[in-house]
This record gives sequence, structure tokens and C-alpha cells, in this order.
Amino acid sequence: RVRATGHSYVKYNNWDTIEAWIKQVAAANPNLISNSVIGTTFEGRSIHLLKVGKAKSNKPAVFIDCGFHAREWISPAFCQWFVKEAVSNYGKDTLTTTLLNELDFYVLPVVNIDGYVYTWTKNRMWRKTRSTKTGTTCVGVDPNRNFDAGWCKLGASKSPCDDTYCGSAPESEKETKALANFIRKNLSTIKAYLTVHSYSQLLLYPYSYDYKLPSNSAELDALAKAAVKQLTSLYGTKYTYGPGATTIYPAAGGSDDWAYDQGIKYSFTFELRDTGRYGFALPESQIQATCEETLLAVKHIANYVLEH
Ligand code: ING
Ligand code: ZN
Repeated sequence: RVRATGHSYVKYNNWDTIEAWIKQVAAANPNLISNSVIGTTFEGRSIHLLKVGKAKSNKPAVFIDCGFHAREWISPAFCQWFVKEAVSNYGKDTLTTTLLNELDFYVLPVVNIDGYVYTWTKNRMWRKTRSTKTGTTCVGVDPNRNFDAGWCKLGASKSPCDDTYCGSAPESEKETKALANFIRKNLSTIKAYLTVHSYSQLLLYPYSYDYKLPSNSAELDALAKAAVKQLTSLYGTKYTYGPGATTIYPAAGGSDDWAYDQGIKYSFTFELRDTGRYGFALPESQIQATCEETLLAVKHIANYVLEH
């Protein structure tokens, strides 16, 4: 069977369906995809990572993760779409073929799996992980406040009951620890880090933990501008771009800032559709258009990275 049971690229899929899809898309495309498990979640689920690209030695890589925040369902939908487009357009579309021949894409379909499951079963608007600790009855840590980048300095909370709780220490969460360990281990090959959130229609680059600008901010700004131009060209969706602290809000402990400070000079956070009409509850009827336009921006960034 080529398709996972009940899986659809134009619907939101629950975790069991996504996990079955991950295994099947890898098994059905051994020439382009391999699947590995980089860790387990607090509740014991496997954190899967797909490596997408044509086998070749010494390839640079682009890392893309989805599903940091549980309720941002369009984000995992994008990672699935990205993989579908890669396998269906390889050998047909010139840019896709070049990108897959010359780059590896590490695609982490859902980072915060426990939270994602919780949004399907208990509370659609849950954001954090589902970890518990002694001393509080409140559950979860904001995974995007849990990285060692100005950790808990601003725009984050030290109170376990808050939605932006930074955790007891950087990488206190098994999910963020697994992601950070993988990136540290593959720092010599990873040239770009892309993390996909929603909503607000923004393309953000460092920093968010401080008002300082990254050393290559002019380059990042020009690249963001060009990527947004590509995105907007498809359906006219308007995006704003800029450094996180001034474009959305100051917030420490984010993965893009951390990846940048590890030396990954092309580090971006996408905030997908919409601007608030539906917010996190973006209708399934917008999945296809959202993913198609986002893919243009991602391919633009990947191609830039390849040429620089
Ligand atoms: N927005 C991000 C958040 O974690 C962000 C914005 C990006 C913060 C990068 C810090 C660093 O709050 C959403 N919607 O999650
Ligand atoms: Zn988010």
C-alpha cells in the first residue's frame, strides 16, 4: 500500500495517521527518503525525522521542523505537503530535482507530538508540551521558550501555569533536547534552519531574544524579502518579514535564535496563514493554498543556500 490509512494532504491528520504516513512514505520512496527516530517524547512517542534527498556524499542540508506548538495544525500539514511535493516532482520539475540532488532536507513532521495528540483529544487550543513535574499541577513547557538562547530572559514566563513557560532549564523537554542534539551532531552539514509556526503571515529571522541584529542581517533581510515575494506571487497573500523582536514580539529561548547562534547563518521562523480570522483553526479548505505558497518561499531559501 502506498497511502497511509485515512491520510490526506488536504485534511488535518491525527498523530496515528501521520506516523503511519511517515513510515509508508519512506518505505515507498527508498531512493529519496529515509526515516529515523531521534528521540522519544515525554509520553513515550517516537520523534520521527525524514531525510529527503537523492543519496550523494558531502551534501549540505536544510533542516525544517513543524509542530512545535500543538494547536498550529497547518504547520504539520506543511511538512507533509513538502515531502509529497518532493517525491511527486523529483525528476519532473527542474528546481525540485536540483534541490533534491544537491541538498538533503531533514524534515521533522511533528516536534511536540504529545501536545498535538492532546489538541485532537482534549483541548484544541493547547500550545505547550505535556510534561509534568513535582511542585505544580500545571502541565507543559513552551518548546519555543526552552532553547538556550537568552533563555527566559524576556517574553517568556517562569510560571509553570503560563503558556510561555520556559521550563526548569534550557532543553528540559525531551522533545527540544532531541532536536538540539540532532542539530549539534549535524552542524557541519546543516546550512539552514526553518521552523514552521502559525499564525500571522510573517517570515522572521533572528533575533527574538534581544533587539540586537545578527551579523548578516542585511543578507537575511534581502533573502526574506525575496522569499516573501515568491510566496505572495501565487495568491497575493501578504507577508511581513524582519527580525523577531521587532516584527512580532521579543521572546527568548526560541529555536531559530539558538540555531543561528550555533552557526547556522540562515535561520527563519515562518508564521503561516492567516492573520486572525480563523487563527489556529485555519479551515482545511486553505491547506492546499497555504502549503503551495509556503513551498515557493522554502524552495527560494533552499536554492539561495545552495548557491551561497
Ligand atoms: N509564534 C512564535 C512564538 O513562539 C517566535 C514567535 C518566533 C518567538 C521565534 C520566538 C522566536 O511565540 C508562535 N505563533 O508560536
Ligand atoms: Zn508557534
